[in-house]
Amino acid sequence: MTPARKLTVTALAGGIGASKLLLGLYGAMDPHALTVIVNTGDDIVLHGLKISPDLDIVTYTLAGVVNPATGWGMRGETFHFLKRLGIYGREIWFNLGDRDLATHIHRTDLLAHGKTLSQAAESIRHALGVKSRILPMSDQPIPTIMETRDGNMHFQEYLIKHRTEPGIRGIHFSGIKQAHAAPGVLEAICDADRVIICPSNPLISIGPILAVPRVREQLRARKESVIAVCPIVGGKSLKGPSDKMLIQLGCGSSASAVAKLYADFTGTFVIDRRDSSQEPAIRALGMKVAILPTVMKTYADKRRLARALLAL
Ligand code: FO1
Repeated sequence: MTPARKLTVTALAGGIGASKLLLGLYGAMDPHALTVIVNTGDDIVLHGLKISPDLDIVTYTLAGVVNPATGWGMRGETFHFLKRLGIYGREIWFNLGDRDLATHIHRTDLLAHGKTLSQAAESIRHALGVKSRILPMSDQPIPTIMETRDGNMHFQEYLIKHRTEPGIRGIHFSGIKQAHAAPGVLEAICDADRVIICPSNPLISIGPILAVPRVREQLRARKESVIAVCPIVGGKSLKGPSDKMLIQLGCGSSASAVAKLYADFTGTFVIDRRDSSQEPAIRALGMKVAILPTVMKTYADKRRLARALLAL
């Protein structure tokens, strides 16, 4: 057994970008010692179904059933159900697959019978054979609302229905002040040997988790053990619209711009070799800097980065 196998790790995660690193961690350490705290700001109710995209992306990825072409939904998916819904004149911009549908029905039914989102997530990950704990950031709905020049809209409408076209002026997390961290979230941050912030969108994936009452405070208390992997490489997002959103909100799209957002609670900030010129600026923010290959194309890349993080 390598020293890395004895470590307990808590990871904060969004969806597709995070899942690459999570898969690497899952293979590089004892998966039972990994806890993932997942963004639920993307959650939405459509056609009466409670959909939790990031929880499902993480669970499907670790279970080995995710669609490898999209990074969301299930491998070998079909869309007969969605086509039938379209016949009734319903909006079908959100692509719910036939296999994926079973997850949404199961979760919606559990919630309707008084179970929590945490209990639903636990039921789904157990059924799919995932060994790591997967915790929603909160059991209360905290939808991410994009404030755009075309008005306020749910994040999924902005991302999928409007293809991130409306310019954004702000973002808020509806109901965040009244929300609580889900059971186990604060403890997982407090107790882990390492806390890893996955390379997810800092504004709409990690941002909602940080906004849950007491989460940021708990991370600050563990600052020396917090490692954040930058999702921006060479000024561009590794995945999704992070770069465009950071620019529109006046943060700038660079590794050091993300570092500024994380400086109060991060001990070590991980950047790619391409951004090594930004090391002094990031160090000046009071963080250590690790320069590692952060672009993960293959499974070997994912494991290599995971091992390097565990060895820091
Ligand atoms: N992303 C898309 O770009 N288009 C879709 O139609 C879509 C459907 C979808 C269905 C279930 C699911 O769990 C995720 C889905 N996603 C889709 C991904 C998701 O909207 C986002 O990537 C995440 O919310 C951001 O992490």
